Amino acid sequence: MERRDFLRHTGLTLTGLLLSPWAVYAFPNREGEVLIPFTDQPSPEQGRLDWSKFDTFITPNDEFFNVSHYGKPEVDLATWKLEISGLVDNPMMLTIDDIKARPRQEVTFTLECSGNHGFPTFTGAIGNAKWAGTPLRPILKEAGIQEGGIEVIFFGHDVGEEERRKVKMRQNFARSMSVEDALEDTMLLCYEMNGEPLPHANGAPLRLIAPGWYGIACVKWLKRIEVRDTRYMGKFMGRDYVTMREEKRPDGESVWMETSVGRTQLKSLAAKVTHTGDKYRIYGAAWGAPIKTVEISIDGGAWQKATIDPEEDAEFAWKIWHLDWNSPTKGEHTVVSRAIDTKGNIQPAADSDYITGKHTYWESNGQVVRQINIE
Ligand SMILES: Nc1nc2c(c(=O)[nH]1)N[C@H]1C(S)=C(S)[C@@H](COP(=O)(O)O)O[C@H]1N2
Ligand SMILES: [Mo]
Repeated sequence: MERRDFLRHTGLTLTGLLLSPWAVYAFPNREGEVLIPFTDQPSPEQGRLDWSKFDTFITPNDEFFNVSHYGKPEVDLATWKLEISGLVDNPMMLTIDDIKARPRQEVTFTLECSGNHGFPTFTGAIGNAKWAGTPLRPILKEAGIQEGGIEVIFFGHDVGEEERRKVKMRQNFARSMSVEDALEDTMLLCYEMNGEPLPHANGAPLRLIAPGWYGIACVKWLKRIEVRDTRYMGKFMGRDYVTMREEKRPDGESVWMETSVGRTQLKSLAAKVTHTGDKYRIYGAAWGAPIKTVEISIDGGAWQKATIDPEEDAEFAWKIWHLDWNSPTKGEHTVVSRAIDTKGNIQPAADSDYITGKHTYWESNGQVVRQINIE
């Protein structure tokens, strides 16, 4: 079996096996198809997803992007333990064997860096993997969060020096969540990625996987999980990864919202265009919310509905879509996609108030217009 077929089939449940013979999948690609590169993206982004080679539902581990703010810390497995502490009745120190002995849970989740802003040179900080580990909720329940505990902080092993108001602080990478959010039953303490041990670059021995949240929430190289009675405002909660958005009220008043990056937002992208002879096809992905439809506009024309791949176990995974582009004329064209979620929300246009009112690049879920030249 080809690697991509293997990856697809290992992701299938029984219903998937029953459905798949009749389903129309975009991938694997058509025999002999030739890529027509987008002219607005001259070269692939180093260390990130190369959309021009996009042809699998699962992103292989060696093609998965990496973001680390304080380098990649060496963690000694022999002495590594996860500490659960703070406002809990039963503090814990868990070894990796303790964690692996607990019930296993899997999720296919598309992890996107909230800094993946969609400008032509930065679209590839995203990947889709099947993550496995043990759910966080039962551990927090066993630890017993005390009354007054409102915040759960996830500390990584990576350390950096920060300066603020002339105070130098050597600190571990950390992100937090409300107790309510941390108790969502999809939160995973993850040690396995696509059937392989979690790679070091992706946070081995253990990371948080927070399905439905931007990548920043998924703290790698976990060291300590601590419950507190105040909101945590560390660098990656309260300064970086803070979206600044100017919202206009109906009465004309401008309200500046500064919000910590949180849950993913509805988004899609045209990944590539190929042809076999005179048969042209546009491929892409949509994610960030439960996707209902994806529509494509060529040269600013009417929105056309794309065909979406039926995938199983995909509540938190991207959808793969394709659209046949019938007899494009020679010359320059634009291709743009928009995703529509199950509640009817439409991915905003790049020139919408929602996107133009945002003055930071995080959480950029605007429509991405691609340029292409058909020869
Ligand atoms: N400990 C730690 N965890 C971290 C980070 C980090 O710098 N240190 N970066 C975060 C960010 S910004 C992203 S987008 C994801 C990237 O995950 P990946 O490297 O597995 O793709 O990890 C998150 N978890
Ligand atoms: Mo990120």
